[in-house]
Amino acid sequence: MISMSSLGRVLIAASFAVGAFATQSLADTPKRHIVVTAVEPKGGANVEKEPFPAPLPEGGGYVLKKPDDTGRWEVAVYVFEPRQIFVDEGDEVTLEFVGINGASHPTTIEAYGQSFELKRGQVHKVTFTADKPGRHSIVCSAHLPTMVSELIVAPKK
Ligand SMILES: [Cu+2]
Repeated sequence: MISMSSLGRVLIAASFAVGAFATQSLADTPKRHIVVTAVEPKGGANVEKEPFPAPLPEGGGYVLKKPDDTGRWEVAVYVFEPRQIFVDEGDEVTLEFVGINGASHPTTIEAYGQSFELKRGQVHKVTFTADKPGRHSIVCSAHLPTMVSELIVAPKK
């Protein structure tokens, strides 16, 4: 038989335990902070060494500059770096976009209702809970088809 006073002590101990657990689980929510840069890897050569190539596929993401007065031509693509971002379901995710190359990137993360213009020299942060397992696209509509990264949310086990 449990006396009222000992039952009270058990209830108080139990409520402390629940409180401690709740506090701990909140603090344990993984926070992910990932920097995503808008960049333009570039290469080039002189026509004397490498002939000017055939046209690239359609889209603002590809840049092919014809030979200049010296015979040098250049090729570039606009991309987000990294191309794939891995998080776990339930993570609190902050993506910190930084505009480095290109004046403007109209960017959309449709799965998380995010749409913004990333400009060169600026930072744009988006924060959300990764509650949708699967593969989601991060798209710059000005530089398709190359400026698309994948946000991969691994489901909870
Ligand atoms: Cu872009």
